[in-house]
Amino acid sequence: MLDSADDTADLDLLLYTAGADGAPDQLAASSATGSADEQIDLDAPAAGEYVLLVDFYSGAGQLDYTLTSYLLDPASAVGGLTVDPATLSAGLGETATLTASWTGLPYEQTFLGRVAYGETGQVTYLTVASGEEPETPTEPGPGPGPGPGQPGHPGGWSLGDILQWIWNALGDLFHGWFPWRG
Ligand SMILES: [Ca+2]
Repeated sequence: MLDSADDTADLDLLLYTAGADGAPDQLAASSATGSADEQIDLDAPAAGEYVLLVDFYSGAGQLDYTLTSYLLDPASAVGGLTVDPATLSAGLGETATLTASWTGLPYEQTFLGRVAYGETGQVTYLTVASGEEPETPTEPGPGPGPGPGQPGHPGGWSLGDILQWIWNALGDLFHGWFPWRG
């Protein structure tokens, strides 16, 4: 997940498998929209070494950015992420609205949530910043509220059970190229 410091710039993400010398080899995935920020999501990536390239497509001056990676594993999910309704039916051409809510996230961290729609293969990712701890922690604070409605996938079918988890960020912020082992 790339967060450009300058939202008027256009940075892109290119993910390559790493060659024997550690240099980019084969393009594995990319996120190259006209937006400043980009995000690559990989389902069950092949084990190996990867190189992530940040491409400065356009922009001026010092283009700083932050890279954050998440490793999604249902066994390590935190926070009670739920979506309402849990089962969604939508007519063709209709827009459906889901409301995502979460509880129990540790303060001052960023989390990635994943909402999957039955067997459709469609997913929505959402980022949650849990915010600062209240000054009087002995009293229950309002806590994070419900998130914005997530657009559903229009269609004439029932989406079935919606599965969702939420994950903690790996914690490390990366700048420039960063390889990791999948
Ligand atoms: Ca871009």
